[in-house]
Amino acid sequence: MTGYFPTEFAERYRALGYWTGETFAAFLPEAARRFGDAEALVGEDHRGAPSRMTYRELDRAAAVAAAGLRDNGIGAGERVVLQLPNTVEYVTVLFGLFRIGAVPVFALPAHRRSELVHFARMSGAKALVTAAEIARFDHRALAQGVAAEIGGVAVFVVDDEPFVDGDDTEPAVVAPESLAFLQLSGGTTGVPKLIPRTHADYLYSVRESARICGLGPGTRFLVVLPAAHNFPMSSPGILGVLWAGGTVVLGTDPAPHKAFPLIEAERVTMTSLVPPLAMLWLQARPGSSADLSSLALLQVGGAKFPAEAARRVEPELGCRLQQVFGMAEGLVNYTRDDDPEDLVLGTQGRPISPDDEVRVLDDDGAPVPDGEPGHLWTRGPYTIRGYLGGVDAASFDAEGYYRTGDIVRRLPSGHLVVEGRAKDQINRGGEKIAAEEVENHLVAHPAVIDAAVVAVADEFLGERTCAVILVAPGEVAEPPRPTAPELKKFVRERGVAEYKVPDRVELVERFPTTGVGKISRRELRRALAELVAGRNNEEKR
Ligand code: AMP
Ligand code: DBH
Repeated sequence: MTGYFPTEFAERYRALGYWTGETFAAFLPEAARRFGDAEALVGEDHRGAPSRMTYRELDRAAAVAAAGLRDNGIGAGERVVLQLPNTVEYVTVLFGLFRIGAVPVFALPAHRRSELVHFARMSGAKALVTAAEIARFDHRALAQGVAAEIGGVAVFVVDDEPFVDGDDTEPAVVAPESLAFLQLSGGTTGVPKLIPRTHADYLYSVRESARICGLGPGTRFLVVLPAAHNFPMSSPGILGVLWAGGTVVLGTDPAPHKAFPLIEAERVTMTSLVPPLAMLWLQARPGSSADLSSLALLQVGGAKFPAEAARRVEPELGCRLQQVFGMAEGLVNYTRDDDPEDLVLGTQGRPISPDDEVRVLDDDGAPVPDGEPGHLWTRGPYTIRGYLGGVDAASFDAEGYYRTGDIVRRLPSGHLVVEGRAKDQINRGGEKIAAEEVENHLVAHPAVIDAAVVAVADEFLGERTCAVILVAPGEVAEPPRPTAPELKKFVRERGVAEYKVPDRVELVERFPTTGVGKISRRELRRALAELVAGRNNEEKR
């Protein structure tokens, strides 16, 4: 292991032509040479003013951002936490960072103090780039607070326009198999994990995704999911579209009353959504007069899209459906254009690469036959071999396979059906929440003896969170029992993303035990999930 992959695998992926000399530093200059005056990017800037850029203009704007960053002391190899909404600055700053060989760390606009401090610390970030305000939240103050807490971290706010001028910078020369950026994991542990992706591995997945999805200069791709999320970034996403010479249309609001008119006005051909948004679009379609006839393909992924909803996409939205099952750690599966209907509606697709090695194993690690559910493990030319800092090494086996934590069935065609999950994570409509991370925040409350965060089924989001709180028995406990709103406020004030604040809180005076004594966290969460589901049904009756 010399780089991020063992030598023999790196040699193989190179020999097969998967890994090339291409890098993100040269990506946009190269695209500008190839696509010049074609439209690259449409969206709003941080002030809400409309903006349109050709490939040449986008490359120029990125070069200016690069110069600005460089003049402010950011250099090659340095880590920079990027937290921006879906505005054009997201793309110009991203490619500005790439141009100088800096390493972006992809925060989402929803992240707050505790997450940002962790990302910055873990990555050894030199700077944080943000906007003054995102969705009416003061991100300038947030970033400044984070920087003050850590020390030695610069803050750049795009509203202050440090990137309007500056000499041009030549794209940095970076090694293709070196670290390109740090992506975020949905997480299963007490703190979020950072995912190291190299230029070569990620670009392979981007190029192949663009090919599988049939992208070309005519593609007009709408981004309404948070741009930094791995799905709209790379599957094939913003990067795939810019690689293929298409146009990226940035939207700041996925709500149908905003997104539908944008599809009509920009003649959008393709977009990607998480299941709850796809449901919302299906619901809203009959009440909207917007012309969606340009929309040819809707990608749905991030969480399981039920077959009943999948079936409605083509007749009701008038476009083809593609299911996407991916992960920021690597492996991405797509249903294909020429797949029979039952596979498009009833599976989450098959892997990008013939060299994505997939194992479906039982609890004891033995392979299960096709069609039977088991644990999904994978290894391949764009799947990581470890997290940053070597944390959570238990997610990788001795042969380098990554344990996805997903329970899947593999069909003889290679298509995967996601049946469930073995990891301690809640998938809240595509937003992943690590149970342990939220529990750690809850137990910091003086009246909380212990806490378990479990999933409860939800018609709209698929799952929501419920925090089961162990409190002292008796009505006159000291300190007094916390109320649900108090606990939610407590978690929020510890500076975590809003989607991680428990949707529901249940107080209990004892946790289940076995006759022998303590039970594992895993079993505890399972038992409490059942208890909560039971209470839920009682309430409905
Ligand atoms: P992350 O590690 O945050 O990138 O999240 C990846 C995880 O999201 C996968 O391991 C799955 O659990 C889940 N996921 C993504 N796409 C789908 C899908 N189409 N169906 C079911 N689960 C999905
Ligand atoms: O959920 C995900 O993380 C995801 C979904 C679809 C992803 O990372 C991807 C495609 O690349």
